[in-house]
Amino acid sequence: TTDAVWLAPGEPQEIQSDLVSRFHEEYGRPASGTWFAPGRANLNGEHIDFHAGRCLPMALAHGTYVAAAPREDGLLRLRTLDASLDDGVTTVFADQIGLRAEPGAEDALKDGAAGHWSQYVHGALWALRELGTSQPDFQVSEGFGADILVVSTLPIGGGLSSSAALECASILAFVALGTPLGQQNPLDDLNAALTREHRKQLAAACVRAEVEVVGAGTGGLDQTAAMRARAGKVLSLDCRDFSVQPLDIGCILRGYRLIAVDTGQAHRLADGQFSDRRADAEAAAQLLGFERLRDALPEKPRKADVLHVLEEFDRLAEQLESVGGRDIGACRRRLRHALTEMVRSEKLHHLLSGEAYGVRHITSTVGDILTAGHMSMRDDAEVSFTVADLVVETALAQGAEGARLIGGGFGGSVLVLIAPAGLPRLTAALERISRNIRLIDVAPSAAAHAL
Ligand code: GAF
Repeated sequence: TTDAVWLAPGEPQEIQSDLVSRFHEEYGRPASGTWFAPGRANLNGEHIDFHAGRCLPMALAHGTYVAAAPREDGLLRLRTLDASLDDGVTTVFADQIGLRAEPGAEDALKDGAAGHWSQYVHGALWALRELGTSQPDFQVSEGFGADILVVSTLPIGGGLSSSAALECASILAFVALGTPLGQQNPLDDLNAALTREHRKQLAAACVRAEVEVVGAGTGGLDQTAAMRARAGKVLSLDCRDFSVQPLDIGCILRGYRLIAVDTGQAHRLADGQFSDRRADAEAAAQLLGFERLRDALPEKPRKADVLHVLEEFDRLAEQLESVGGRDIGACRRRLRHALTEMVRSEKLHHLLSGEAYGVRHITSTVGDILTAGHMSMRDDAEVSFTVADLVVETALAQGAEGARLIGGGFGGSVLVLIAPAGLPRLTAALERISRNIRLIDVAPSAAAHAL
């Protein structure tokens, strides 16, 4: 039946109680608590967080749950209940992050690109410890370690930020169990004790975990969404300074739904393709003389500004075949994606913050922006793939207002804006494309928290 294609977020209390009883079986002692962090969808702003562009993410109701209890011997013991990743308990010396404790097991971690899922967790502890050296609230106690059990309701590698959800849920567990802030605010008191500034610092720490321990060149979009999202809102995230503005999404969703279509084709951020695209765009920025590509455009950028920067690029590139060892044509395409994506983000920001007057059909305007974003991901960023293109085409043919690939690409999910009446036909058509496709209702949800 078509119901089978929907991936439900599950009932948090049920998931928690199952997780804590499995924790007890696994470690022979009770969990001290459970922490949750959501995945995200993004209306616009892909591959521009690391160029200081604007992103418009929402947290999902789907996410990652971490049950944990502290240890005093500096060991981290970790296991996941996700069948595709589970390989039993992994043990790590918390003060030697990056190394596995069992002799002979180092191979599993020796290549950062083929990193084990547990890197996201011990990376988070390493980054928290680093943060704690300058922020007393987050100072991790001497000899701190933990037993940890993880379960997720997100598709792993589905472009919905399963990695950041794991980092963010883990770091909250570590804050709760191993820092002064956690000791002063037991269990869900922590939710109220965490200030906006705390959340900003923790999101930044999770970025460090992913960049410096896992080795994936993430730009902060995912961790910010997981740590700082607001229920019912889209977060307008300005990556120049990581300031956020929660914007109402009711005007788009009145009479419409946002659906994330997980193509069933998984991706890995650390596999080289993602950083390859990023390096092309950075080479373009270097040629133009900008440290951050966002600075190549004015505060309220328009199409004409993009054309102007591209002309300047062409002038500088005239006699060149490559820049910084990278193909000049590819650099120009990445540049065009980044710049047009920035213009789309600013346009959406103004639409959603009610600053754009005279737009009659906001939903179809947003839909057009989504679809234009997909074309740019496909033709300029070149991070799309066959099934994603097919899902977008199919959604549009079935009357969707717009559709686009979200996340890093090379696998993952497509975001579709559609009236509910069109859903039965859409799900039937998607089932004909692939049996691995799953649908996720995007219900803008709250940020990471203790349960
Ligand atoms: C991945 C990265 F982790 C983000 O930082 C962002 O660059 C995204 O791809 C693309 O927008 O999710």
